[in-house]
Amino acid sequence: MLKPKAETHEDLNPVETSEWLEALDQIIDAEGPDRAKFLLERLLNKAAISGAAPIARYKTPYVNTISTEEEVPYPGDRDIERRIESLVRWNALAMVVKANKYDAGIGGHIATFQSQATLIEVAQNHFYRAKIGNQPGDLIYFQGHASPGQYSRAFLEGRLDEKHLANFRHELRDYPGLSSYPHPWLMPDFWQFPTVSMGLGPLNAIYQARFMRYLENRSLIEKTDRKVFAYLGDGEMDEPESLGAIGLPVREKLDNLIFIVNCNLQRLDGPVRGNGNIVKELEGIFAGAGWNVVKLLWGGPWDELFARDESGMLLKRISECVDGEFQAYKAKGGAYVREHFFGKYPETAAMVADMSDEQLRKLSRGGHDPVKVYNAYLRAIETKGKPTVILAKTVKGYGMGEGGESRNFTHQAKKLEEQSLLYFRDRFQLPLTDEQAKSCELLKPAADAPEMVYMRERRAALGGSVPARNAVPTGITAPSLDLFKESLQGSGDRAVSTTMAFVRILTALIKDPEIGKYIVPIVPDEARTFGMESLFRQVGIYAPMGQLYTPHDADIFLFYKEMVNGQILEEGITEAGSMGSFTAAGTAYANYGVPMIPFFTYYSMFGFQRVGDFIWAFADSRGKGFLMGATAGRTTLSGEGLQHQDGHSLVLSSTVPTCHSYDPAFAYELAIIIQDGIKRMYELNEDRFYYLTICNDDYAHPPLPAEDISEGVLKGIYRVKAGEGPQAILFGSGPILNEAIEASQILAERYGVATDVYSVTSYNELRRDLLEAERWNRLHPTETPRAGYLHSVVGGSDLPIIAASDYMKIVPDQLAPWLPGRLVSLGTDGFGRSDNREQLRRHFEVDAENIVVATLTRLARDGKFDAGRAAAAIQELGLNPERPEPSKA
Ligand SMILES: Cc1ncc(C[n+]2csc(CCOP(=O)(O)OP(=O)(O)O)c2C)c(N)n1
Ligand SMILES: [Mg+2]
Repeated sequence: MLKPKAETHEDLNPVETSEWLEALDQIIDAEGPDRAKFLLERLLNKAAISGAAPIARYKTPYVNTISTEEEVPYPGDRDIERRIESLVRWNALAMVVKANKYDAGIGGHIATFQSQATLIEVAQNHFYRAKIGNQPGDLIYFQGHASPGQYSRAFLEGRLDEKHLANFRHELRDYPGLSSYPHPWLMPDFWQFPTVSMGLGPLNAIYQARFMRYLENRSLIEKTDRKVFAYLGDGEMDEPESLGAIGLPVREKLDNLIFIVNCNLQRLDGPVRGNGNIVKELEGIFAGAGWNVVKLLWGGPWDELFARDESGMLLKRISECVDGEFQAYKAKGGAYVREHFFGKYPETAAMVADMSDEQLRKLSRGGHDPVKVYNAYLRAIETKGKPTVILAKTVKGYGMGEGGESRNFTHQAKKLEEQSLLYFRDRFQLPLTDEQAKSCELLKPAADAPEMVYMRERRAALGGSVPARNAVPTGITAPSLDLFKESLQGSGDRAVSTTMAFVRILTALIKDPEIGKYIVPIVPDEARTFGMESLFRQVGIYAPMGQLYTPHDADIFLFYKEMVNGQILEEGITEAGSMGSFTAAGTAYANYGVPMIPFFTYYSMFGFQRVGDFIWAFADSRGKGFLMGATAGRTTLSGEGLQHQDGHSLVLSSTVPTCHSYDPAFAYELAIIIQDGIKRMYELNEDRFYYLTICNDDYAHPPLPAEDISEGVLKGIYRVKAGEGPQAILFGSGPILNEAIEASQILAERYGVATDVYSVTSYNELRRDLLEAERWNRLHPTETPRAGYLHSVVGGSDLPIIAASDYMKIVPDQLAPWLPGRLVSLGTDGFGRSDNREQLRRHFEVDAENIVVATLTRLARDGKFDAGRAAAAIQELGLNPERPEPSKA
């Protein structure tokens, strides 16, 4: 049996130990820390070879990473900055408390920003750069529920007025209010990044920093030293998305990325790690991944105590405390700290014997000390070759006292007792009378007050105000439809899939001299599945370090080609990460002024249901681009079974207001939709994006019909086949359109029933159009009612409609209210199965035979076809009427 490795080591020879330690001290004193580091590295290497390597440790003592000796002096005017910070704190708090006073339950958060105010204010005065010259400005992901702080500063800077603040969380009033959280959809000139759904901010920030390098390496923007700052909650770090992508910025050396984790030790219900230590835990995780970790734990007043800690007992004491205790120390005040923290050991008790309780209370945390905060940012900005995480220890509800400082209820505190308001006023020395404080009056000094002058000067020196979103019209011209000639010609006898048709369209776009460079193909390790590997060679896979190896397939034409300026983002197996890239690319028009056009192609099953919240945030960000749901359809993707066969992404996509969804059947439909999409998004600058299903079912594609069907394709429906004296109408979508066409033939040939067949490219679009018409009619009772587009197409008759798609029945059922008594929906409700298309379509009852039977039965029920004959048809066509309902199977 292997001998287990000891995890702790008893000191068997203390004399020898101290000799080694002394030797180390001597080297540091005589030759400096770098020489000592070198020797330690050598020792570790030697130890590794000799089997004596210590267990890898990514946790360092629980002290500041930057020692007092390394600190640079603060460059700003501390006194004025303190006054500005106090004003920002007050107005943020007053805005929320007042809003809740007059509209109980409207909500808002006070405590998060109070814990973060120094972190933000130091950066506002010294770091965040708005656009300066060629340097287009930093990108900042603010913590969502700290938004009151951003509004408060914008108020002082004159960007928002009192009425804006009075209408915080009152967005539907006459005077425009302020959104609860950062939402570019709601405040498009202000917010850049929606962050309040925990976990989306950190992942999106990582891919943002990466996309910035992608644009630089492809020479689409200039190389600059602009940064991506992401402010994150320590509780938020529990979301898998928060930590799930932290390897990427290390691999790609993203020193333009800075995470600032606000370690206030609390989340909503209570402590983040009451029984543990969140900073140590995160240090281990980030350092292990290769990040530069800056621990910002203790404020200046601790420096002197640490300097006196000759026994090492203070270090021992802070190292053994769990976060639940640290929280209690801040909640309970100086006397408690003396008794329970310092009092544990005589050595530590003696250290503070001559300090007052008030002095003990004021032993501040790193995140509240501007000098320490400044140095942490500086270290982050100067670090080369890797991302930095600043772990800033703070106090939740800092300054709120009894009203919520470091208390478990702090997160949700929205109202403050008068006592707490007065306490806050005194603590931050705000120039307010008792009455003004109690009524939460906003504070804004005169324009020529020193604070205001200083604040304006600092922001002017840094290029202007942040946050700000500056979306300028992209001004590109969409290519004409002719670019997709191949798709318009049809495939003749050749059977091809819509996926293949899409790849041709994408290839044509990439080659287009005008917009080719803006196309961003994104794929999470499925390019071969989708037949996209031809792009590898054509435009290369983005890899910032190039290709450091000769790929084994270098001798074949379509080899795996990685390039510094590669165009494809081959993300590996991460749909969330791919959404991060899709989001960075789809909002590049606003953040970089470059109209990037992303196409994110993925297994449709792993889109909306897996990364739906990222898609929602993408829409909020006014993102543009194309989500390509490949291998789509419950019965069209044969073989893969229950977890892969998607019959509901079109239901989910319909929930996103700016998402326009289509289920195209033919290559020309796809070409029309993509061409129009580019035009609308990038030429006409509409805030919208697309979800298109594409499939791997091979069949012949007809040429673009002679009559103009573009409007129908785009609005959601057009006729592909007219029957003579039709008795029924068949709707088909995607590959199931072929089943409808075949059903129409069977109906005519075997049962003498003529039908019209329509391709329904988008039930979602048809429904939205109908809803709009209906609303207008509801609000204009005296006027001639408007008809929706659907009615202009099938409103001229009352023929029954049999609608079949590869999606759930609810997709066509969306039209039911406007087709009273006419609609019969066939769809693929239920779990998928592994089998071939024929069997699957029979099982889900969406094949030609089932469409025939649905039509005949419907006509029979209307008295227009013999019921006995309809029953006989069920037998003739080989269907079993007694088999179980597929949705339950
Ligand atoms: C995905 C998601 N789940 C839950 C919430 C609700 N929520 C908002 S803030 C919060 C607690 C945040 O704690 P932390 O990240 O530590 O931030 P702090 O306010 O302490 O800085 C929760 C649970 C959310 N916004 N998003
Ligand atoms: Mg927290």
